[in-house]
Amino acid sequence: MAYFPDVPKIAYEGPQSKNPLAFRYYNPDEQIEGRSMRDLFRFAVAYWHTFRGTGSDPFGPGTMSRPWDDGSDSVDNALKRVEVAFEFIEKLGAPFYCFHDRDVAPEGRTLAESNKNFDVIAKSLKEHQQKSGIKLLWGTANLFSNPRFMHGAATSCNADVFAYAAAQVKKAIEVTHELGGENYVFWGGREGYQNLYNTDMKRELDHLAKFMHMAVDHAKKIGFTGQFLFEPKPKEPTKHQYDFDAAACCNFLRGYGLWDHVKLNIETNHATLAGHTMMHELAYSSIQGKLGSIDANTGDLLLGWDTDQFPTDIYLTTQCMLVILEQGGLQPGGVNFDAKVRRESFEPIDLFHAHVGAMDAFARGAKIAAAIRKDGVLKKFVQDRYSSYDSGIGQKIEEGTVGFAELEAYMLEKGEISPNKSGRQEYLENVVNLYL
Ligand code: XUL
Ligand code: CO
Repeated sequence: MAYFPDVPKIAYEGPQSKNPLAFRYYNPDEQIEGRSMRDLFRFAVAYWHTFRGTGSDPFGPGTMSRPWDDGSDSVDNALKRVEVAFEFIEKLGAPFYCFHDRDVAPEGRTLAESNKNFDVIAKSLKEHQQKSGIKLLWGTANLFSNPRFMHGAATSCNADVFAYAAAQVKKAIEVTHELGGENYVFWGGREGYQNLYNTDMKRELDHLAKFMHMAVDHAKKIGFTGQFLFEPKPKEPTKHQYDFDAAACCNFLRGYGLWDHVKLNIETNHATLAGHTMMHELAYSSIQGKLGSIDANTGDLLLGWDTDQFPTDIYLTTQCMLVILEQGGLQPGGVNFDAKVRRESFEPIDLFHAHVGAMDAFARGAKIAAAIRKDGVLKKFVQDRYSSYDSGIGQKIEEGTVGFAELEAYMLEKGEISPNKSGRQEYLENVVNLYL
């Protein structure tokens, strides 16, 4: 049964093509810096937005037309969605997908029933993976939708909720393992607070760390060797999320002994909600050795919430790829489109337009970034800018062989600094434009 009868397998047709259902830049076998685009990006489709998104917002119900979906939360409907998902992902040519436990399988009346539903769907997912060659980039657990998680999950004031969340994550890691998932994501759902008057922040942070250690221990126990990823987001749904930004996450991981076990999954719209650019969050994670994977999307410049739009801005993707290429790719992570079509884009075909455009935007960004890197313009400028640390007193500062006393003696003797040089920001912005 074809759920998208009018859509052929999306092919690469080159930049001259005007076919909206063809790639103009994403050419899976084309090499960029010694790696095929397929292996460089490791594109993933997000099950929750693409196959479960309804288009509802606080002012009205869903708008999406999904002719295959009977609107129920039955296991049969969930099984049908698996077929739809794999037809979509196969036609798109994305090598991976990602899910939360509750996107793929309905929650039952009890935990045992939920686990049983999950097993039924996991069996079908596995069969479809084997048939299509599509793989699981990461799995995760939804610890935020059910009202039981109103105060959070691992950071809930209710110990039973901690236990429930632990049981849910145990199962989600096991299913991720069974499906060959290459990563497992922790995004803090409601792990944060609305008001400090009723919150013991120290206890909540301690509990979150305990929870992540338990996950790491369980992974070891069952032989899951995938990468754990922590996903920063500063706010929404809570007023303050503990996984605020890359720096806060790094501090948390370091302080609680999780440093060697967990990397970061950086999302564009979360970066901007935190008052950072995506490039900042990527660069910061990368210099810490913690850039594991990305959730590719974009916010709206004029809106202050997580709109999760598909990324089409070439500047944005170029900046992402400058950092990703510099660190030699994201594997075993990848580029997951944690993005949803607009409420007004309600037809199934809109899902294709969204993903094709975003994959092309990344491919184009990667080509531009590779060209900039090949010419070495930015790198050379930055090297020159810091060259005073390559020899003389700068070298001694970096080597740690001088202290305040030696530096005072040096400056008393020299009298005044060697002149500063221009930062040339405008020139460099023009240089980047030459490659677009
Ligand atoms: C929420 C978000 C999540 C995580 C996975 O803003 O990004 O979908 O990526 O739980
Ligand atoms: Co995300």
